[in-house]
Amino acid sequence: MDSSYLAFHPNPSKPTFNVPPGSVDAHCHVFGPAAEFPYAPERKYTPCDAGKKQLFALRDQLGFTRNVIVQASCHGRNNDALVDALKAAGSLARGVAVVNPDITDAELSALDAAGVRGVRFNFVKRLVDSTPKSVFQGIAERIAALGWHIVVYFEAPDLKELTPFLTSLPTTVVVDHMGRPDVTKGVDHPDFQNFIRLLSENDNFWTKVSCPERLTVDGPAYDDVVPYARELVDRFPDRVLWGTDWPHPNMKSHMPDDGHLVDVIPKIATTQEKQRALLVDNPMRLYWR
Ligand code: 0GY
Repeated sequence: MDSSYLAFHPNPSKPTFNVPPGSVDAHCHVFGPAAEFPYAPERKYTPCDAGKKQLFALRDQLGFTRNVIVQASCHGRNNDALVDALKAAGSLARGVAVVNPDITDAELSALDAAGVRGVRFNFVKRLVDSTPKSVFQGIAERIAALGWHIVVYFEAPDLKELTPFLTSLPTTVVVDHMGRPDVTKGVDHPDFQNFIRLLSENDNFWTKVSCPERLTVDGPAYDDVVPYARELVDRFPDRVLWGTDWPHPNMKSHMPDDGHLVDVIPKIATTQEKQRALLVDNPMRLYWR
């Protein structure tokens, strides 16, 4: 792994918040192990191996039932580690892949059979080289025919430029990590209000109220991130997902205790009804229908 890379928490605490039965961790990754599933030559970082067995142990430790495993940029467009984890999990995991525009119908069908239900379009410049929008458009049309959806990852300053493209997509669109707001600006700032407008005006848009550890400037209590997530859960209770983001690639400030991340959930989803929608009903509708 890179010399500055932080490994995931070795011993996460048992959360004090009991998640509802059947809860889904809807954003997590598997990395390697590199000896079996080498990292992509074009990757921008080399992580610490974090394989399926460790992911499933974390799932059980946190009281979750299911995972949605998202292909990360360090594996490029080779989804072998993802597919291996999906097959090992049986019906308890679904996947989001990253694919080439020239992927064949047979390859798409094989991914679907393994449990893939979406593709990820990554616009974060430190993670990937840029892909022409026409390429993404072509992929979108192919996967729409399968009933899949699109997960998009971008940084808040890029939202304005991306909006016409994103709103042209023909499927459900899930925005990673609340569009990565700058949490020093406030929920009422035009930047976050523009993100809210995107969801208000486009009912095919969902978002993951995840990653307080990436967004915080105050540190591991994550109180500065909570109002953003709570606002989205309150406004769009049936279009929000939650995930750990384990194994937390490229964290610099600290490595979160995943048990503490789970304990943030009741602050952002403040009733049992909202918790059940966030952790069970919404991900089940999108991934296990
Ligand atoms: C995340 C985080 C990151 C990395 C990736 O595809 C990736 O490599 O997603 C990140 O560094 O922000 O949210 O999964």
